[in-house]
Amino acid sequence: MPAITREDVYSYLINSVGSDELFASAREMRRQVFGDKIFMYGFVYFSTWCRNNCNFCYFRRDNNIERYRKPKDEVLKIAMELADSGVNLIDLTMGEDPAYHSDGFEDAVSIVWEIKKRGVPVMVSPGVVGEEVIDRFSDAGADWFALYQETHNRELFAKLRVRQDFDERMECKRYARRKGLLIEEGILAGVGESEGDIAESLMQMGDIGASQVRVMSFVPQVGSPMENAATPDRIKEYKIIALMRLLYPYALIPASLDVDGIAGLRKRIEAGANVVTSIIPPRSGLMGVAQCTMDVDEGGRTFSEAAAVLEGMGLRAASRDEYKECIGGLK
Ligand code: SAM
Ligand code: MD0
Ligand code: SF4
Repeated sequence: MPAITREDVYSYLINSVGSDELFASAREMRRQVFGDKIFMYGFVYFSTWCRNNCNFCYFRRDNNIERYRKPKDEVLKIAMELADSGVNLIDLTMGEDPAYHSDGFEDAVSIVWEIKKRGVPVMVSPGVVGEEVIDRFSDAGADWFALYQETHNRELFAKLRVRQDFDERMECKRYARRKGLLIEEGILAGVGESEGDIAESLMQMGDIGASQVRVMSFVPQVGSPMENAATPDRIKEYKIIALMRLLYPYALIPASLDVDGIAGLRKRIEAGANVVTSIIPPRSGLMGVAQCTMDVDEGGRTFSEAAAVLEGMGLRAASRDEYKECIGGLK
């Protein structure tokens, strides 16, 4: 199949017809590279405290909400339960919690050590951190460093990630990549970006060497400045997923349960995604980010629910060894 160009990306985005063929090509590309395997990620959002004020986020500093910071033992216990349920990786995520920033991320780093000691792959999503912190995560054996720019349009970035430094955020993931970590880049759909902005972001994801690339539709959050902004038509997200698949056949591309819950899984997989993310144990007291409670305690965001949806589509959850082989090839 011919590689697609930036111009192709742009014309698919502005064109409202032909999506079904686009999705079929993306699925075929996934099948050629990954067969019937889909990877599964457990999500552990262990501190919802944050020093930042992102306008789109429920957990922004100025939002007056209940927050938690889970103790290390509890995080480890939840992570191992998730791993036992069948997930391939644990995504350890946090707000930019001042408590961790002041103690050098001691607890977070030691949680990574403990999970890795048990043979389970780990992604860290701590926000912007110093190089020495990335070094410590790397020494502890973290496989992935996730940090989403949301957009690569600097003016739009300034409106979304208020008073944050665009270049510092980019440089942080470039450093992680140089350090040998795999990196995940991501954008938001429906936050005022143009088709040209999306095309630019998709190209930059390749330029920085991201091995996992994501898009999430914006979900309005109560109490935030964007509370009354509209959530976009999902077709946009699905098309971006398919275009990422065609641009980067070997990439890991999330179908996040954090946007439309378990009901949103099928469409994202049909668009060419190959990782189910935001699997959260019910009644653990843990939250998602964009949909902080949707389907969680109802048990809709579990490994078995997601695996059943995949099975109904002729696909299957990959084993841990298959996942390790896959990321071994990406490193
Ligand atoms: N605090 C760290 C950070 O911001 O990098 C780690 C958390 S990060 C995984 C949270 C991500 O969830 C954001 O980068 C954004 O892409 C996504 N997100 C947050 N709020 C959202 C919303 N309202 N709608 C859709 N996605 C959202
Ligand atoms: C997800 N809720 O995978 C998570 C989160 C952070 N690395 C990922 C946005 O959808
Ligand atoms: Fe904090 Fe991350 Fe939310 Fe921004 S997206 S407010 S950095 S938790």
